[in-house]
Amino acid sequence: ATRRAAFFDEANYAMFIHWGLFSQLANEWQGKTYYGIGEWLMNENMAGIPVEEYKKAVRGFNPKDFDAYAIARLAKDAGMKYIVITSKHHDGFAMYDSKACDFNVVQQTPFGRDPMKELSKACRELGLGFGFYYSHNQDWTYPGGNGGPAKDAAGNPKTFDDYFKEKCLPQVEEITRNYGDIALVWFDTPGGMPEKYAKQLVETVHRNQPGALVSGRVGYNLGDYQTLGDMETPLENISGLWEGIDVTNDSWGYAWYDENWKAPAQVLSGLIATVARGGTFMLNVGPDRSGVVPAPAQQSLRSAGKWIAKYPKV
Ligand code: JFZ
Repeated sequence: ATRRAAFFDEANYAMFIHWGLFSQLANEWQGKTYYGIGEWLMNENMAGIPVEEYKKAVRGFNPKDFDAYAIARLAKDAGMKYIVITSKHHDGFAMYDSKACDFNVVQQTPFGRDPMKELSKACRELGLGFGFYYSHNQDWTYPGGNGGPAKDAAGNPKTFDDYFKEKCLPQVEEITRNYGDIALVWFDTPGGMPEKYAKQLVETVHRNQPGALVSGRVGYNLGDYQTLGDMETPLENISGLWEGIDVTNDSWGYAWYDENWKAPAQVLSGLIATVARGGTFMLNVGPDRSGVVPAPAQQSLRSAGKWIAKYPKV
């Protein structure tokens, strides 16, 4: 645990990336714009997209300007030490080459590449840490997943246990075996999922990746560090390993209208407030429909990075 902790404790500043099928939709569905966090577009509180309809959206997913090195270089220029990216968000769409479930970027989209292979490689070459976000409890498209259909295509009832054994656990095996050494797995929104499942996931990550941390949001205090509520900064120093997270604009996943960019000084104040209180800061960017981080976010991160570069201890 010490080696794992040391990395996290020293790294201090990370790039969070929310990227998926939802980025292609950009908070727009059938000509109508929905306001809220982009990665929740299909949810009933937003566009309420039926599972079968959402799955068809893969045909339009072709972010052909995605450049893993450009993103890794941006993180470097920003002064960040590692990148954490969505391998699968609540919509259940895997952004990597998954054998466990064909609802993935390689098998079903015109893009057809494995961007996680590309980004993990770019990070390794540029000396950045690399980690995966994985939505373990919520899966809105796989039968039995939390928020997902109760029956499979043939009409058979499916339980959370089915989803866990058929998709969740096999996918966590994949992301922890097929992408080299990773720094951490960022599980999210455990909800009411029973503890035995969270335990198995933690064991799997630590078995396959002895150097990797598990986020507190895996549930049941089984994680290696604590993540505060989104965009929350404590008023006082708090003990233990902890992380604060924020966005460069308002939505995690790309939303076409979201231009509420943080200025470099806002980026720095979030970073400094967090690090000064003993935490590590993870700041999100959402690649757009072409797979590129929006220019204003790039400018803000680079400008803040120039200041950081003058103070190597930050
Ligand atoms: C979750 C996700 O639902 C969301 O889409 C995004 O990925 C975000 C980073 O994480 O949302 C949360 C989870 C926990 C809290 C708030 C939002 N919280 O504890 O305050």
